[in-house]
Amino acid sequence: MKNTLVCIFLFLSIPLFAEDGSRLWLRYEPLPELVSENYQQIISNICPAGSTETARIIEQEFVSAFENMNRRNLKFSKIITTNSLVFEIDTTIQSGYFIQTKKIKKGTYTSISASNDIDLLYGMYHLLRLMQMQEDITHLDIHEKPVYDRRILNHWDNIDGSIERGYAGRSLWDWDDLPGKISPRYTEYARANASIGINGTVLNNVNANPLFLSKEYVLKTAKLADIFRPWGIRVYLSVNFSSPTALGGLSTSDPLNVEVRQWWKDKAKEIYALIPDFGGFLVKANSEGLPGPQDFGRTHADGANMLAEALEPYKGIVMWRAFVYNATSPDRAKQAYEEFMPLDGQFHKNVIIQVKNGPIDFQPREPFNPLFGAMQKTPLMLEFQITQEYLGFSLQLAYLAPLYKECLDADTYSKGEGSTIAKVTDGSLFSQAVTAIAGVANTGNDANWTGHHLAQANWYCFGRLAWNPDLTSGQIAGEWLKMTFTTESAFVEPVKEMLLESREAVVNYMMPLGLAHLFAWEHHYGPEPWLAIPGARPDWMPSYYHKTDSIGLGFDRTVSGSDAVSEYFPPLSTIYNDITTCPENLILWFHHVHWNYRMHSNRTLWDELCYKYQDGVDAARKFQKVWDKMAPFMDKERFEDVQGKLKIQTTDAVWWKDACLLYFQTESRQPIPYEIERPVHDLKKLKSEKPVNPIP
Ligand code: GCV
Repeated sequence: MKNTLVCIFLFLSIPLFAEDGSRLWLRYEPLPELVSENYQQIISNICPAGSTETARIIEQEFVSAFENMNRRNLKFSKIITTNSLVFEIDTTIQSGYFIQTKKIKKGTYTSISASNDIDLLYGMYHLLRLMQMQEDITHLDIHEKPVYDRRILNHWDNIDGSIERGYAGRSLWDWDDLPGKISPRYTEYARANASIGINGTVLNNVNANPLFLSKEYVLKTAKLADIFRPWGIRVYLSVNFSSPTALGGLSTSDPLNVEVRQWWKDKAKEIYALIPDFGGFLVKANSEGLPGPQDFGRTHADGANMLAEALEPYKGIVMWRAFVYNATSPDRAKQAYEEFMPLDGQFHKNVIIQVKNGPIDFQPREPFNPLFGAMQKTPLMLEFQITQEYLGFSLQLAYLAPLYKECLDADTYSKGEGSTIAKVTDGSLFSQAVTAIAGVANTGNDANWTGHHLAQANWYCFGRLAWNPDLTSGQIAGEWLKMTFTTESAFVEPVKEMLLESREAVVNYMMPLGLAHLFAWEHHYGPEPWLAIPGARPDWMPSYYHKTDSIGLGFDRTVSGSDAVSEYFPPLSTIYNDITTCPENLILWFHHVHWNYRMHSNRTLWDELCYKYQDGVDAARKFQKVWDKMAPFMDKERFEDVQGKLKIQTTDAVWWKDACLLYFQTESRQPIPYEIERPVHDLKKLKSEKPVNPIP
């Protein structure tokens, strides 16, 4: 009875006014009376944080958050007293911040200390996070420091305001209005990133328009840099390799040409005069039709080093992407390794190679890219995709921390057991002058930033893992849910479970057992496994990837196939090469498997495939049921919006299952097991209709 009353009281006390999601995880809702009373006893005044702009931000953010959560004004005090919150600059601290409960004559005070104000800002957000989650802050002794130096969002935003693979509206950057007119969202964006430790942003698409390097656009970029600076965020630009020709009017962009080299040096000088802390360049070269050094018979190293030299005087870096493949390659998964391995050790020290997590392209599941661990004399950084190009856009729930963790925790065995990708890229295994990690942003100008309310969790978890890859997916989901919705465990526990299962559900209903790239090739939303357009690039066609035939399914990458397995260190190369030891969730990535091959479940491959697709559909249905019970915990707007999206997800999960099973059945020529739902689609009809892009 008592519990019921408490519950009713709690429900009544939940503000059920409309929310559009724009406040993200920084809502600072009023806390329950008891919790609040306790916090007010621990913190009753705040000592000024210094005289910088960042110090002002720290004070304002903390005071306003504290007042919202506790409905009590917080006084400023010039001296430290019992129950002060103090921000202390301590130059002996090497990295990160401390949050400590310290003794003073008759009591204690809370201290946040760091060697600079940006780390104090991070410490302040940590304390606010604890309070939002209603954690005990009586005796604090925390030391946190980031694992990667540069924690960067990559925006694939175009000059015209569109976003390549963006599903949350148009670009946040209003290039036409900049630098004169400033959107309040610029500061909100910086604030959200700072709260999770992100400290860099590449503003424009890697398919870069040379105009971004024009004086006019550098001035616009400089304005954004000014706004982001007090939040600890540096700006970077993607550059088009042929800018010297396209923008500078030179007759060549050959990286060994003296005038070209001078052009880049002059450009760097011009940029740094306006943006002294400019981060550097991100480059996509000789990939998907973009220009690059190979156009002039030069190597990636020649190209990257030319840019590195131009940026070096200013401590800028070059992030050179390893996302390369060409139409004639018999196995696209091998190509980055083939092009980059011979160049290991040839890059300048301010170059870092940016490598997508998998060897193909952000598929729902891929093995890790074998360059990790292999390139030991060149710094490497991970590129994750936060925007869900291949995982249902902003229409489907796919919490990506498990995908990121799967990669970060993967053992490359490059220096024996325990050589995880996190360790390969954080500088602890191979010394790296620069450490960094990037995520392709899922933000846009939609009110809720990410299109799907629950996709905010992917922005959040990228930032948290970039700070500390050892955090678990569950920990991060818990934090995010508590801050974004409510700390009620009747909400947090089931929804956390749902988030944690969601990526695997998408894998199962789209591409289980290591299948990849079965997408509608124009937009990557729905299934089109049958697609084979005569004359089109073969490596853009699903048939290139699944290789189905009457014998079986899957891409033979064993030593007797494309031999991609040999790009991995032993024992992984042997494990992947042997069908009996290859993890089943990657079996069709590495093997062409006979339809009647016995899987661990003792089912045949064909039956197992059917069950996996069904598992995915069942999970999507389960998510709907879980969410349906969550109405009491939030505003109607967010509840109904997510409810609507989960409905779309289930419908589209059935579409995926039917399309793939009906198509593969034409080769397996076996019946769908009777426990599996009968398809509601007709293959002929599916094949005759172009899958519609739901977010054009
Ligand atoms: C920005 C995939 C995407 C492209 C993207 C490319 C890349 O091919 O479909 O939209 O281009 O990856 O990462 O460069």
